[in-house]
Amino acid sequence: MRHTFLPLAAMLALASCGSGKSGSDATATAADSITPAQALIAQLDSVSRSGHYYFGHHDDTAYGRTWRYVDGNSDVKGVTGNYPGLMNWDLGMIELDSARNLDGVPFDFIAAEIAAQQGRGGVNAISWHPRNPVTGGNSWDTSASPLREAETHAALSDTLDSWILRAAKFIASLKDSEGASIPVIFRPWHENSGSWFWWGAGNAEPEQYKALWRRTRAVFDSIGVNNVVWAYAPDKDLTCEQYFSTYPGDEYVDILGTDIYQFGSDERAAAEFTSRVKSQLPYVVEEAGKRGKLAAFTETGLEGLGDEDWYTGVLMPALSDLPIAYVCVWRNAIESENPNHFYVPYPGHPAEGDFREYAASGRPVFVK
Ligand code: BMA
Repeated sequence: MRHTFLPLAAMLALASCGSGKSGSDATATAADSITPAQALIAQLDSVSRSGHYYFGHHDDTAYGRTWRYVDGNSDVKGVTGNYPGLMNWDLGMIELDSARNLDGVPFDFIAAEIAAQQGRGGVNAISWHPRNPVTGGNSWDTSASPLREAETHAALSDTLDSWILRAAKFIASLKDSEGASIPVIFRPWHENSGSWFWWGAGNAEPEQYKALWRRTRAVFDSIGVNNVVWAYAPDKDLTCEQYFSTYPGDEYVDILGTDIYQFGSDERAAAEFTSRVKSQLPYVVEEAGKRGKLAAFTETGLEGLGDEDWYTGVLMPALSDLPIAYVCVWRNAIESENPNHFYVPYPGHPAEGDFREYAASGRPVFVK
């Protein structure tokens, strides 16, 4: 499928957080020389402008509640008949040159599934939970603050660059069956407003975090990667000013996103979630529009789906008609390994009917 590139913005003197500050310096690009990334931006923009958004699911075809690596399987497809319009994949452990990611999914499997999803006319997104380069612990190991130390330790700085280079090379290697480069959304250093990751609040000053983005981009640019659509995704409960306090800048970001989960299945939890989404997503969408960027609900979900009507009863109304490119929910872990860790219903789950109704509601895009 070919996509027509629509220049996203040539807007001048744009306001920021309603403050009247100047904003985007985005410029139009000639339609006859678009990069894979620009083609994906146009595809996402067109879906968002038409009132739709891609529905996304992490690790969708790798495993589900009762299966792992079964060709063609997907819990989303098992319930709705179609694959999610967007699939998310994680690069955690690629930094150590591992053959499998942090959840055991082989990187060559991920590359093949990315090509399959692209072939369906769907979209792929990539997150990254890298190890802590100081301690060797995982992303959630905040016992050392690499970004504070990198400023003065050249060796640590080199390690970070070499890890980012491995991620860049993997993304640059993504090709379809005809050898054409596949564009992907890349959402590194996510949820940084929270304090649970080593790159997050409490472990880095805003300037150190922004420098991490500049470093990341410099490494990708050094090998000429042109198939990345960059997504910035802080977590919940932020004012617009707080959201932008760690923003690397319009020249580094294509998608303004946010990650907001619901914690608990009762009415109080649903009301809290709704209020969180409604106080944050509208300004993310508005700022994206002003800056010539796309907006997305980059991670969300209700773990365990204790509310059987969550998709039509909570998620849909929380989104109202905000123009977003996608909504992505997290993974359906194998039941025996992680009993309550799933975000879409699987065949036989009581929320099946509600999810089918959601899928047929008109806005979310799934693929055949
Ligand atoms: C978390 C959980 C973990 C997983 C990690 C990276 O939210 O799903 O079990 O290892 O994401 O995928």
